Amino acid sequence: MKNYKHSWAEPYKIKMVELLRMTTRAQRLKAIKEAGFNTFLLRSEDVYIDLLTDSGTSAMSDRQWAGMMMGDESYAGSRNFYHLENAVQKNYGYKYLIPTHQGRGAENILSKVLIKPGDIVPGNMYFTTTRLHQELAGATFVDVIIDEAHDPLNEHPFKGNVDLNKLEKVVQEHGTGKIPYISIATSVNMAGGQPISMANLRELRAFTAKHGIRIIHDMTRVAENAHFIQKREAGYAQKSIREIVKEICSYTDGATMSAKKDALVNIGGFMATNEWEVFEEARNLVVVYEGLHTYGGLAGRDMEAMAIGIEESLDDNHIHARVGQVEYLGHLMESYGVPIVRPIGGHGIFVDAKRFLPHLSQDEFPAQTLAAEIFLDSGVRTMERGVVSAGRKANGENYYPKLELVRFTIPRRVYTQAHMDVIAESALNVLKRAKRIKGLQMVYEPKYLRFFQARFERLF
Ligand code: P61
Repeated sequence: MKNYKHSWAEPYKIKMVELLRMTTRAQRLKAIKEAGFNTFLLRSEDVYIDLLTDSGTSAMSDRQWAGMMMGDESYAGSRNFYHLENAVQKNYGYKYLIPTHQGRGAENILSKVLIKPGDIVPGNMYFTTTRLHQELAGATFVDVIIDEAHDPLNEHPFKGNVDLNKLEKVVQEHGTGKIPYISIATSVNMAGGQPISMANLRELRAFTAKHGIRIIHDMTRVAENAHFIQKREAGYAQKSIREIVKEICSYTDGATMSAKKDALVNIGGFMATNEWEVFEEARNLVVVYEGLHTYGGLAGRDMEAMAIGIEESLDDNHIHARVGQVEYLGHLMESYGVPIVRPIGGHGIFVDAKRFLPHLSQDEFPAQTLAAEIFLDSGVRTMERGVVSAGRKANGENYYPKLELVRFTIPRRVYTQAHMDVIAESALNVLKRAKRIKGLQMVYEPKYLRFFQARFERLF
């Protein structure tokens, strides 16, 4: 077999370990039944390798832990807030910072500040919490990502790009007065961690400047996006991740961030803006929903860990090893014939459940089924990203997304290459008996973000 190990060995060594519990198939069957065949409802003690998410699951460095000891837990004006503010201004270039407990806290405040009922928010593919906050504030989200993003086999190097013709149409149809901002994610999560190019961002900036529309940047995985720009876009091979990240941010007017991903912390997030009026209103709202504007629902120690994590996340060696590990797993799965989304993205491998279980209709929840089967096989926990995650429209109809995926998300600095081998082998084991796998039916459906708490039963 081809040797996929490139020169990306981890730029750290392991100082402390957390023991894992190994289970039998009988124990896993009991656990997944109790969880209603929903991997979100499993107890983590029943999980062997946890690839549910890369959110809040990173291993912090010794420096971050040392920073935790330097927490200034004053109610107001904590010194850690000023460290964080400095890290955001210096590395991302945004002027004003509002800390929040995590990404969706920032999305809530931003949506409340910028959206009026009846507004339209175009964006490069939806994200669950982002779209929900836009909708709760009265807006309708319109997807303007390029068509290639909806095709798991298309090899476009920047599947996160915006189709400017689609965007132009939205502007023509609704008028700029109804579009408070364009919602642009770097490393588009639901498309498979796919990057947006710098050229596309520049075009977008020119377009929005002409029409007087803001760009709001979901920068949750901006460093991973910068890695792909460095590797794939002409003119960036010699630029550092830090420089590329700063340039990306410079084309946007504000941002929301879940620091639980790229920024290597277990909890935290923020909203940032270059506009004083937006900042003023957000600073006022944050005290209603999160906490005082110098802590936003976080402890001082959390802000310190975030400030240090931001710095570490922009190190070239870190990001190359991080994406290198994801690519290692992806190449291994491909060599086993497991159908995955191409090109391989930044934060995980997205297995195409439609091709893996072609005999199941989308109403039988192929991705939900496959996630349950992977867990049963090996105790590896993954996440559905298909029809269950997409939820329902305001009129109650199901969204039927083209992508029906299972996300094998890789936490940062947590698992080893040997874990990757075991994960790929489990996908292969399940693939071997794919034809015999039956689908699921949903027996409980919560109103909001149903995928978190929905319950299923096996179809026989
Ligand atoms: C994840 F199943 N992501 O990927 P918060 N923007 C982006 C995110 O990826 C993101 C948030 C905003 C998660 C956690 C999660 O449907 C789900 O800090 C691009 O989680 O509030 C979060 O940031 C929100 C998992 C969220 C989900 C929603 O695993």
